[in-house]
Amino acid sequence: MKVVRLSSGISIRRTIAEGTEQQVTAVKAIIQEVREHGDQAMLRYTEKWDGAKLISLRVTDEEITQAVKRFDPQLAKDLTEAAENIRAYHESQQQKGYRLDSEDGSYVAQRVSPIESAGLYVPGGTAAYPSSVLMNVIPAQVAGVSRIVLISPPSQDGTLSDGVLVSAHILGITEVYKSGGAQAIAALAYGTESIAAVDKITGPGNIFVALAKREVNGDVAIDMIAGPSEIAIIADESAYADEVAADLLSQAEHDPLASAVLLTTSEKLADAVSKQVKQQLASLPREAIAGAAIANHSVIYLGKTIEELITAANQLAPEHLEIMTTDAEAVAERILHAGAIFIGRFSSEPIGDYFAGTNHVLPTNSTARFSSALAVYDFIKRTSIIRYSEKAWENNKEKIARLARLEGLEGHARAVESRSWKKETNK
Ligand code: HSO
Ligand code: ZN
Repeated sequence: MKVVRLSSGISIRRTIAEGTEQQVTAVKAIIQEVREHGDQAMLRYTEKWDGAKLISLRVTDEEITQAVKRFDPQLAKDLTEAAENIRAYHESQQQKGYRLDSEDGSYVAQRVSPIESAGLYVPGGTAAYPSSVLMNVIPAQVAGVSRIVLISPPSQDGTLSDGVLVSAHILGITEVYKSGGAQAIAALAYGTESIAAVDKITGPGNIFVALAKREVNGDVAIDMIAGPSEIAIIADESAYADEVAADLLSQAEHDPLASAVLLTTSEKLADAVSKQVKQQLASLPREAIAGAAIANHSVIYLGKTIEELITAANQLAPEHLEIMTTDAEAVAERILHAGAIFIGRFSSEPIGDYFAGTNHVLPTNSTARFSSALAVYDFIKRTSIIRYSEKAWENNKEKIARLARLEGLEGHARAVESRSWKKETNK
């Protein structure tokens, strides 16, 4: 792995990869087609790009039942236990409204309510992660979203992966569609004959999905646009090189554009991790993908002090940050910017990907400076409520009218004052 000495001048921030102009144009055209031709366009695109000739976009109950029957019962149990952990963690995120009462009988309040419908995009092929179904659906369920829809590209034989269907079944999701790419996002955003539009679209996807989400954003809500996975590890001489290397590779294997960074004060560890990465890569089934990520987007940064490493980690604001130092808790306290922090050698990153209960949909590309893991908060909205009593109106109307006139808005001033003549009648 490439080794770089940290110095005050260098910037180690990641930047977002945008699509090409051609890709943007193609995505716009697909969205337009789906808006004009609905299901017919969807079926045409599914045949063209997924090679699947479908009669209907909707997954039948029978298909889900068959997937459940075929599925390894142990794996179903594991998924169920993971789902329980994820649900427990997210339940603490439930939001309550509040109300502030004044002595004059007026009140202001905030009401919290779930969005009504959410659509989750699940990528196909080797990126069809059942764990991501859990991570996207459960916060929406805890928030109280009443209609949750799944959409995923079928393989050539027109089926979806058993893992995805079984995860949907475990969570009680029955509205599942077969379609991928920009057309799937367009259908969720604008609706077709067979797919009713949703209020919010979440879930990862390739560049076409990401661009389509950007395009429909505003007409519907979207979650963050997640980039390739990232891991950074702060480690000192107390860390074990084989464990550090294994964890770096765990994220590198996601994507050739993934990034794995080691921040260390120990040259000895840096050397040993480099060797371990090389050695472990050789036997990794996804060697080509992980190897590309390691060669092109991964670095070992050497710092003189732990302080320097902490500053660099905060600048990098990685999606995942592991801390393997003698006083890992104390280092963790000082991390301000990371999607998720994993403390100590027994908190290997995949624990968060699958099982601990925290969400694995996390901010990438240094956006952890200002954004957070997918959560229940992403599926609720807040409504402001105002009730003024006659007394409160009387006491404050002049102030309000003055503020309106300060802004040259006579209509606002008159609206507030317009109650005067009816005041006596107490209507
Ligand atoms: N680490 C990925 C999520 C994931 N890993 C899904 C395995 N399956 C993005 O944070
Ligand atoms: Zn992962």
